Amino acid sequence: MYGSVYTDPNAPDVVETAAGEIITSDMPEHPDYEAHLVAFEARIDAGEKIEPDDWMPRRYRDQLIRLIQQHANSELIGALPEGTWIPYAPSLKRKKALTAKVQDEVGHAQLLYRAAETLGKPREEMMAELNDGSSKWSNVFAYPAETWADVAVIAWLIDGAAIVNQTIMANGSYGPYGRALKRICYEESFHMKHGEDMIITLMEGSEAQRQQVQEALNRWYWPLIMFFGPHDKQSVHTEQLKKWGVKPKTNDEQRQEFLGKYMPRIYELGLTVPDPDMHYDEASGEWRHGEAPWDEFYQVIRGNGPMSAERLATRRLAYDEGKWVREALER
Ligand code: FAQ
Repeated sequence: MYGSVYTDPNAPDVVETAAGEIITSDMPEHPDYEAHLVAFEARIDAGEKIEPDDWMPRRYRDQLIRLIQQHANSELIGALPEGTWIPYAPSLKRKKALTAKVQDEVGHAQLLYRAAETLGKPREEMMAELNDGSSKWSNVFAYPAETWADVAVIAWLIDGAAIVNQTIMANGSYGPYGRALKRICYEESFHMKHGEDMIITLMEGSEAQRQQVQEALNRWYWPLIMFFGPHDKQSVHTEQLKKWGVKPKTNDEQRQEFLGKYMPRIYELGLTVPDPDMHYDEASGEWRHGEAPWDEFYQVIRGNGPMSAERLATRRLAYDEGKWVREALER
């Protein structure tokens, strides 16, 4: 049996052994703790899934909460750049598709907050941390969607990048997160197709429309490169997450997979990227990109992106306006 008092950050994980003995994760010298850890890591190495009631090291639990909470926040905030464009969609068909997509993203947030809750952190706490700006969300959503072409690029390439990342993470070791991601990936595939369809329509249109797509891609290219996180050498968590099977591939491996999939398609459509160093390396069979503006990335993820404050303000407004619904449901 597992118990964790998450609301107290200093509370240790508590395990009751079959013999009824209580041990805690802040007693690493305890012989049973070591035995638990060895058995846990052996399960991971054997490809088994860890479920909420299983014993897990405190750091595994904390890492997963951090990662899933950030992911859930990203889906919720990620609905805003496209959501802003719903009233301005160029046709009823596009408006219906965009509304459904935005609704899906909010649904993904629900699934992910639920997965994080299985680890013992209450949703209200996660909402409070999102609203007060103390928990992170993806860098890409801190930029404005300036034109309809930005909406198309987001659905095509940000969803495309999210599919690459989430298909990999879906094979991770924590059962509830992996299962949520499998469901999410089905929907993201529709989103990506809807984005690609919008891009193709615009590229088959007038010169001004093609130019609008190119300008949108220029705006999103570097944020997209940085979407996969810092290079492996700078990544803080990758080593531990990989060891515990949470992150089956590193940030750089995921970024390369994305470039391998999308760079040929970008060029095929007659588009370019604002990166003079981008080239295909015959020897490795990989696309090589230039150095991204990492200083900007760290500014953005600390809450200083061009749209960070506005996104949070919109989020808080929605939260406040939904208060009466939450209260009514609790009665
Ligand atoms: N943005 O040590 P690492 C979507 C932070 S969903 C902001 O490499 P890790 C769907 C990182 O948290 C998009 N912060 O970290 C959609 C850490 O800070 P911390 C979200 C970032 O965890 C589409 C620090 O930098 N997807 O798009 C970012 O090993 C269209 C050091 O980094 C997920 O969350 C970033 N891009 O790897 C919705 C997927 N990258 O926490 C609407 C799950 C890094 O120590 C429209 N998460 N940081 O303060 C992951 O795969 C990983 O957590 C990474 C980061 C790859 C994001």
